[in-house]
Amino acid sequence: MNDLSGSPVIAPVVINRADYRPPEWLVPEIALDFALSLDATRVLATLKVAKNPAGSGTALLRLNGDSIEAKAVTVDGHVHNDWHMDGTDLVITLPGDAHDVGIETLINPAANTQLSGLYASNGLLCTQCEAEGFRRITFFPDRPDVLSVYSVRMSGDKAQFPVLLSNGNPTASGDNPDGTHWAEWHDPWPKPSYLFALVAGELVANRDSFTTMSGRKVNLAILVRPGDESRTDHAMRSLIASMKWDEQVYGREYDLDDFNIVAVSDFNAGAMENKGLNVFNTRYILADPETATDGDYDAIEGVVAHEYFHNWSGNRVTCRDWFQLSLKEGFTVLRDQQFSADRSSAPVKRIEDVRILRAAQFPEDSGPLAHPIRPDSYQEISNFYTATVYNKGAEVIRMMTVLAGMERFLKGTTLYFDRHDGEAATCEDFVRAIEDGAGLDLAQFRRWYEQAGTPKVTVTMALEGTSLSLTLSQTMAPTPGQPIKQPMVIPLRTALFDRTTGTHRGEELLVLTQAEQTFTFEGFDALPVLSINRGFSAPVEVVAPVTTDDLVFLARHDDDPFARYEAMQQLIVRYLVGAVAGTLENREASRDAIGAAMGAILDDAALDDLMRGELLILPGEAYLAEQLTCADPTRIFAEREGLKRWLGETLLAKWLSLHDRCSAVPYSLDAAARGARKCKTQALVYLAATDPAEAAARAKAQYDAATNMTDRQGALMVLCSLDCPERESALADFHARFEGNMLVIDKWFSLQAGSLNPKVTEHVKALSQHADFTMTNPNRVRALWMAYAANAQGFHREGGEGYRLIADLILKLDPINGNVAARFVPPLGRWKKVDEARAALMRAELERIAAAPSLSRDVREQVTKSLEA
Ligand code: B3K
Ligand code: ZN
Repeated sequence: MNDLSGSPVIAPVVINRADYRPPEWLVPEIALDFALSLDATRVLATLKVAKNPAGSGTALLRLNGDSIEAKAVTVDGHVHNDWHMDGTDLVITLPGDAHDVGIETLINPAANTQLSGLYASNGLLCTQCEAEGFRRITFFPDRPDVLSVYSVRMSGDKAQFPVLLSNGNPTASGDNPDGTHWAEWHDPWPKPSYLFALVAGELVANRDSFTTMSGRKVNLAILVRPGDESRTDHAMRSLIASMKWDEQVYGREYDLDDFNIVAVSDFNAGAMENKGLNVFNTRYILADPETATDGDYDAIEGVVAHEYFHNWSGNRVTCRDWFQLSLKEGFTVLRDQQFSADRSSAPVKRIEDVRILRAAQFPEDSGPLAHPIRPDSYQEISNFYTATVYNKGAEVIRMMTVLAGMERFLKGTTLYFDRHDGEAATCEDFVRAIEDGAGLDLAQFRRWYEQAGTPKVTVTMALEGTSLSLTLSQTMAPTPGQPIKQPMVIPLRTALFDRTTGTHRGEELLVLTQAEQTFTFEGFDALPVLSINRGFSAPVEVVAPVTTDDLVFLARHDDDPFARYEAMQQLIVRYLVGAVAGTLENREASRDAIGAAMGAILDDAALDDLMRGELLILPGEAYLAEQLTCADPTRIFAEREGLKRWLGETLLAKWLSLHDRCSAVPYSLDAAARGARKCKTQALVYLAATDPAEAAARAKAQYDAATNMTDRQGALMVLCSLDCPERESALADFHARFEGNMLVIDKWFSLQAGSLNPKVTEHVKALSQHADFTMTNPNRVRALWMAYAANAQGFHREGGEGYRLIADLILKLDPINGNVAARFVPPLGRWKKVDEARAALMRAELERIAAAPSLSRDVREQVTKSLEA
């Protein structure tokens, strides 16, 4: 097939879930021998292969490869010539049912800018194999349902690679006379290739140990570049806490003698759960009060736990194919959320989780890239590590806990782990185990795995005599490939408040299963105040007959902290959406209601500051845009800023006293001090919107007095948004103070790119030319450009320059790192959500990318789908 210009048009290869077939050959064991070097690592792989009785019996052994060449192939120790390449696959014809296949490859880790497979980072050698990176190291059936026992030998220069690590347990090591040394590792647990890992280089360890519930001692180590070890204590504490928690809550015990974590600075994702050898982005390991914010501390605790929890939900029970990704990711996100909720404030954690879902997942569900948590097809699996698979996946399993109760749910998960230990399982296996173990019928509930989109529940309320009826109806907008939707199972925790007493008679769980359903309640003299979807029991949008007065009432009195937050958010959402859409009937009255509710929150002495800080945050622009059919993003921005300014002014004295009170709280990591820091910066944010001079002075003082990064970053964020002399001097000071600390310099980039400053685009263009900017470090690229793509004032600026800058970035980054480049496509894909002029500009940029002569499969898939819908 050729297009008119004569260049070949290759139809994309689409992988379909329905086409799953068991592997033809199994690989029960593999031995890997690495002769390590930064630019020429030789890999000798010996695969014990055996025909799969469940396969067709073919003599052809098909092994996946990517950007590698087979230097030599042997079968049972003899040179074997009966093989050929089929595209990038190596296909070997084998005479019998079981053989030893040897393959030699030579790879250049230093040239691997994709950071998939074996690559070099800062002089270290490390691997990232999920999803399909192992095939960049050696030829292999690189699919998660081929499980092998790995034995790994590494040899290399002792000075350059003093530490040699792989999965499992170390078995032997030694020195050679020529200055090289070697080490052997053995992992007794069969695993898929995506969980293989190797790390070699100069690393120092923070060591500790953990004794498991059956009394086995596990050696723990967090390994980092020399100089960074003093910033690993929080990660170690988090690891130990998560090991304990998984024993106590899910009954899961660790299963090797060693557990190692290595942190590297060049990493596509956050971290990776390789068996016994987790590899982390330094961002989710390194912390001390001076360089890490409270948010960083939380993120580290969550990600360390998440990767550790994968040892069971992902490793011991793995995925049959990549369509089942949410089996391990959704479940593991839920587990890390539950852990973090237990570690600190459960309501605040729930609010944060919902905020992320609304900001990142709801737009995905309503856009051109919408997919079910268990997708039906993909071109490039890397594009499916999404908020839908992860965060909505977690919400779907959380609903099972709502329906069953935690105790029964845990009976289901225990059954799941027992039943499928050592297997590559499916989402269906998980659902069945929960049904059997928890005694639930999830037949209709399975639609959550099948249908994309966010359900919308509309509620009406009527009182007849003393009989109250609540009628709930559900709809779901079409998504690509799914024009018609079936009703979902939607569990809604609900309370009906008596307006006069401010109390309710106990929470009810309403389970909506039909398109429309009426629930009746007796004994009501008057219409109650409806508090519905408490705790965000279902990941849906609710449109309920709740007046502004009701929302003010709930924001003050609801005994469910999430519902209180939600009432506050809805109060503001209604106002802002109405203001942008031009449908707001009484601007002043609505605004006053918000002012009164927020004033009450500021005055409420019974409220802890951590929760207060949450209640003070205005709904995000992305979530607001979701509520509008087609909007000018700069109007959303302007209305939101306008409200902030008004609240700043109206509640001025309260903001000043909040800032004063919180500034007096000394630094510690306890909840009260963290809450004070959160409120302190919130106060500055409102002050900056109304009295820039006062805010600049206070922010400068906060910056200068800061003993920790939370205060310093908060102050700098506020200064960054203003046009004041303090801005430049604080930015210069920050850069000089933290020069050489890559993670903190990332903050310096992202604060400027995410800033409310009207000159943000000019600043970002200059920053992209800064000596510290580099396209080869994903953290740095994200720090500058993701922050910018999320900044409406920059990205959506009139004339389309923001879109052009992001498209330029994608085109430039794609040959370096297609995986990271593809992450920048979704912001351009949301053209249906904006006004026509902008939509045309966004599409034009997508078309410019699509016309590029060569694109990674990652970017190609995202761009094509974004244009189609
Ligand atoms: N499983 C890894 C994700 C790897 C991303 C590959 N593109 C991290 C995690 O979810 O735990
Ligand atoms: Zn994960």
